[in-house]
Amino acid sequence: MKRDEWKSRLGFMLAAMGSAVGLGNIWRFSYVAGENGGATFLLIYIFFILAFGIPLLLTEFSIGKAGKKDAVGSFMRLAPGTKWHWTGVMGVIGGTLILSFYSVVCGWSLYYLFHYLIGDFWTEPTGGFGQSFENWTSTTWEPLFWQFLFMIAVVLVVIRGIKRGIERANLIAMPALAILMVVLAVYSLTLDGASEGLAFLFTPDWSQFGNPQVYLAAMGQAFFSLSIGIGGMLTYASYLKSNDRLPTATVGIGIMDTVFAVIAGIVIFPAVFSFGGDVTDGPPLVFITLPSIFASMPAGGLVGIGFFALLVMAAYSSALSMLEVPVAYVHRTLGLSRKAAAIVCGTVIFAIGVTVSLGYGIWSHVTIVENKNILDSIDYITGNYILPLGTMLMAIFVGWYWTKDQAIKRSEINTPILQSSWYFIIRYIVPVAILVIAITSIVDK
Ligand code: TYR
Repeated sequence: MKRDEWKSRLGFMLAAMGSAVGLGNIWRFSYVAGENGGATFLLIYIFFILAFGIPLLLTEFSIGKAGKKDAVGSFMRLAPGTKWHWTGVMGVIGGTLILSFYSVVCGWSLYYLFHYLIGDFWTEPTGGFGQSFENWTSTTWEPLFWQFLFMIAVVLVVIRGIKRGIERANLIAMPALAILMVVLAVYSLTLDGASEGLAFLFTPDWSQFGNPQVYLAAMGQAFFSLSIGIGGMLTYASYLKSNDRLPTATVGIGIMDTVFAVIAGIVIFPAVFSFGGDVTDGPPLVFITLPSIFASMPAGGLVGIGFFALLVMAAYSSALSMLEVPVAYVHRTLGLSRKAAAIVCGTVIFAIGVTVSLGYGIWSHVTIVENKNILDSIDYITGNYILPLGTMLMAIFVGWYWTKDQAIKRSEINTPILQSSWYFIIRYIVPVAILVIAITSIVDK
């Protein structure tokens, strides 16, 4: 049977942007930036995107486009008889784990959107949003219901495949997302505390530049946000036609993703400063701090609808790409139809997600890494270890396993100076830098 493919390069670009722009840009970016000093973090983050992220995105795309299979199969085809396919296996496991906690947060977002739509959250509930968030997430069944609903929506589109499912969904979601985001940012800029919020986001605290944890956090966030390291982008690129070129698409996707993160910061931080929130609130920032802010601002209910619609849409297009990683693999190897593969993978992910969700309720005493609950532990392990390790292995694969000619040809870069800079970054800088950052941050602990 002929393998599915993107109808157009634009469709691929929008889907890859949809994958990149997600909860990572809004929910994760805002709390990681908030906890790591705002502007200092932003600068280091942008540095990682430009210097490593975009070259690595091209690396991952080129493996997928040359391999023309899922994350594991592409490595098997390109490096038969070696152990390289374990990079893909790690990606399949990483994608499964990330989606298991991602879908929990998606469920929360959907619940919030629903309660904004029916007007429940337009005013602060008794006891405040913090209390109501805690009460609600600690119940057993309701969060699971919303998470389940979300996963069904994701599975249904992935079943339809690339051209008819994922590409179509993104064709609508991405432009809508961009418009909504800009509207909210413009609104946020009119708030009283806008200048304070912007200062937090854009005026760095130089003393923080020596802190290795900020680098680790910024690198993890850059990889997470660009969706690299677990083969999601590899899998998407494997559905490209051979005449669809990579480099400009890659740069476009990297820049759009960063612009979205910065705009999300412009939406969130002015609002937090205007209404006396705390930027170091951590993961609940967008679920507790922002709703309190919306409740105290004029037309805040409508802003809340806009914001949570945005969050759900962004999360949705990313979740599609995460599910595609194991689905493509299982579909090829277990001889299951695409439909069966999507249902099997969706069920496994939901099942792991159940434990994540219960980590806010009856299993809140369970900690895996340090004193982190289940969600924070999986996020920590995948974001700080699996993604950097996955990207590093892909860089080594392209930089050392492939010949220079193969690497450059498959990167499709035409300009000689860009060819050699990209190759140098992938071959030397990335592996060394990732190792140094990982080791320093472990020693620093
Ligand atoms: N980039 C997505 C976000 O920012 C998360 C993601 C990570 C999506 C890896 C897909 C993927 O393969 O939310």
